[in-house]
Formats: sequence, structure tokens, C-alpha cells
Amino acid sequence: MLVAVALPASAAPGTLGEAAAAKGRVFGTAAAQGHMGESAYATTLDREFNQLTPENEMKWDTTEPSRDSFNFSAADQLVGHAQAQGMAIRGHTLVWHNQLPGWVSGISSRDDLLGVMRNHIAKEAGHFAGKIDYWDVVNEAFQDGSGARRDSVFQRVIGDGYIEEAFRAARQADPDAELCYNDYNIDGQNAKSNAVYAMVQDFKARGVPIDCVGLQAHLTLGNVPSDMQANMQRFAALGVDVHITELDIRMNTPADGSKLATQANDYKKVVSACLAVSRCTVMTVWGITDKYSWVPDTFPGEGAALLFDDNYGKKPAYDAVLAALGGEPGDPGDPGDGTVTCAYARTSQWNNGFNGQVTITAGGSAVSSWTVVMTMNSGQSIAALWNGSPSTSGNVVTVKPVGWNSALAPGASASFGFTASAPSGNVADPSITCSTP
Ligand code: 9MR
Repeated sequence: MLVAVALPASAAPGTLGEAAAAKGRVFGTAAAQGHMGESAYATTLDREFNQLTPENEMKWDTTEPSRDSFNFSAADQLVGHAQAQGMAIRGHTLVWHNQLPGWVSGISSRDDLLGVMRNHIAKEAGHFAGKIDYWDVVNEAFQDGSGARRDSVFQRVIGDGYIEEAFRAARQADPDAELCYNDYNIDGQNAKSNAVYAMVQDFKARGVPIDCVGLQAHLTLGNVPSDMQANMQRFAALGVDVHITELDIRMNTPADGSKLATQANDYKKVVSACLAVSRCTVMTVWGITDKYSWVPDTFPGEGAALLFDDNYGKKPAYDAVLAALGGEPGDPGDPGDGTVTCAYARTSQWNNGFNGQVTITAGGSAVSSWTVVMTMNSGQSIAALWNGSPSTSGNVVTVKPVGWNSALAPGASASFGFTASAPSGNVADPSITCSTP
């Protein structure tokens, strides 16, 4: 007997992570432990990305808030999640002037600060050893414009040598992780990226352990450096990998169709430049959804910088990145393809009536809309219904969304409530089924 099996029309990968993997690359995102309880956040993370960078949880003020007293709990949770999902993990970051506790910035003795920095690296990189694929060992140590070293307690008190000391300590603590220098505004060729280039060249010549350079790529609309690929290529030629570590492309808000189209094209340029350089192995966006991006807090009036909108909807930039990676949209996960489940709860009751709430939850794929059918018991009728649009035929009430609660990301929920009038004493619950769209 022949069995027919339905296969997708095309076998092209349907998510960013799958598409990147098919090209031998990694596509990741920054993620925050504080949002992991939001189901659409975690589902989008798990579905689309195969690399995770803790957004703040591994920074010095979190991991060593007071001298030699370490707390890795939030980072451990993110690392555990990433490991369970088979994601690569970027450690971010061991030595940085920002999010640095006051007890460190107040140190004025060179020996003391060098000891403190080595201890921090030994304990933190040691704690995560074996789990981290890449470490941002030193972050943002150069100034914009001149390419001079940035003023920081490390630079002032230890001097130029602090960076290589940090890399040596990191190699000792975790010999298996790739060790990166990470910075912003070094995406194209300029005074700052020239200074980083000279440092990497010098480290390579002297055997200071460095394996990769992270181009953060916090970009603005329409401004992908035209020499980004050439810049990555020159770093690669020094014998290091190149990672795009914090990609986002911000615009003046609100977004509109034309800005989103420009943004999509910008994202495509970045991904294509990376794919053209064999040592550009990792691409990471700085957040999953525009809702939680750092951009509006730092640049008021700007935002909409990521691949998913506030409601986890895929933006044109998402489609452009997926296409640039060789993937194809239209696989499960696109609106309308998914299924829903629904749950009913009676929230209150009285002698001749009751209140109920129905919650509709999308499965592993997004849905564009949903329908709930409620069969009421004899003599019952709907007196009021909110957050849903009812139509009644006999004892059957069909409820559709009200617009804003129609589309659901994978794992996301919508609910509506109602008041039913019932004959005295007959407050039995309706039976409820739900479907898409
Ligand atoms: O996204 C991070 C945000 O939540 C923090 O408040 C901010 C504090 O400095 O750091 C943000 O992440 C930065 C990253 O660690 C280093 N490069 C620049 C990023 C955006 O500011």
C-alpha cells in the first residue's frame, strides 16, 4: 500500500537560525532573563535564533557587585535555557567601563586594580568555562573619532597593557572560548576601527591570545557603511574571526512603510556583507522585539530597530534577513498557519447569572485570527461581552476578535470576557470550541 505524505513545497529553511546554519553561520540575539516568562518572547527566541547573548546579566555590576562576592544566578538561568535549546552562547562582557560598580572605579592602585581585574575574569570566565562559545573580553576601549584609548579606570590606573592582561587572564580561565574584542562604530573603516585593527595586528604579532573582533553594528537608517565588507575582510586577514555582535538599525519613530523598506534593505546589506566574508561566522541582533529595545531609552524619538515589532510580528527586515540567508518565508510560523487552544474559566456567579473568561492561545506557529464557538445551556443568554465580537444564532454564540487581539505570535494568548444571564439556578457552563482563523 502506498502512503501519501504531505511535504512542504520547498525545503528551504524557514527560520533565521536554520537558514544561517545552512550557510555555516550562527544567527543570534541578545536576551534578558527578566522577559523569559513572557511566552511570546521565549517562543520567538527558541524558534528563530541559535545563539544567545545575555543582555545585561553577565556585566560586572551584576556578577560582582561587591569585591569578590559573585552572583551568577540570572546568567546561569539564561545559559541553562540556551544550552537546553542547543544555542551557542556569547559571554558579554568581562571588562567594560560601563555597568561597573563604584568599588572598582574607585580603585587607584595599579597592583590592586590589576589583581581585581584578573580575579574577576578568573572567577566569571571560570564559572562559565566549557559553556561559552565566545567571550567579549574587553568592550568599548577606544574613543570615537580619534581612535585614542577611552578614558576609564582601567586605562588610567593600569595603562595600555590592561587589554592584553585581560585577554591572557580569559584564556587561562576558559581555554576553549573564542576571545573577542568588541566595540561600536568600528563597522566601517575609520580612525576608531583603524586603531582596533592596529591593536589586533600587534596582539597577533606578539602572541597575545585574541580570536575574534566584534563589530557591534548599532546602525542608523540608511547608513550601513559601504566598506563594511572590506573592513571585515581586513580583520579576517589578520587571522581572527569577525562577529556582528549587537546589530540593530534604528529610525525616527513612528515607523512607516518607506522607513521599514529602507531598514529591510539595510539589514540585507549587513547580512550579505557578512556572508561574503568566510570568517564572519556570527550575526547577533541586539534584542528580539522592538518592545524591549534599548534604543528609545537612549535615543528618545528613535526606535523600531529590530526584526520583530512590539507584538512579535515579523517586520520587512525579518523577511529581508531570512531571504539574504537563503531561507524562505511561508513555512509554518506565518500568520494563519497555526492552531489555537482555548481555556474557559468562570470568574464569578450569582443566582441567575455568571461571568466567564475565555483565553485563546496560539500553538507553535503564529495565527492571523481565531474563532470561538460557545454553546449556551437552555435559557441562558449573553448579557455583555468584552474584548470579543459576538454573533448569536439560537443558543450558539460565535465570538471573533476585535481587531487588536486577532493576530497571535507563537505561544501568545488573547482573552475575552462575558456576562451570561441564566434562568434561576441554571448556571451551568457553556461548552466551548475554538479554531483558526
Ligand atoms: O541593552 C543594554 C541595556 O539594557 C543597558 O541598559 C545598557 C547599559 O549600558 O547596555 C545595553 O547594552 C549595550 C551593550 O552592553 C554594549 N554595547 C552597547 C549596548 C547598547 O547600549
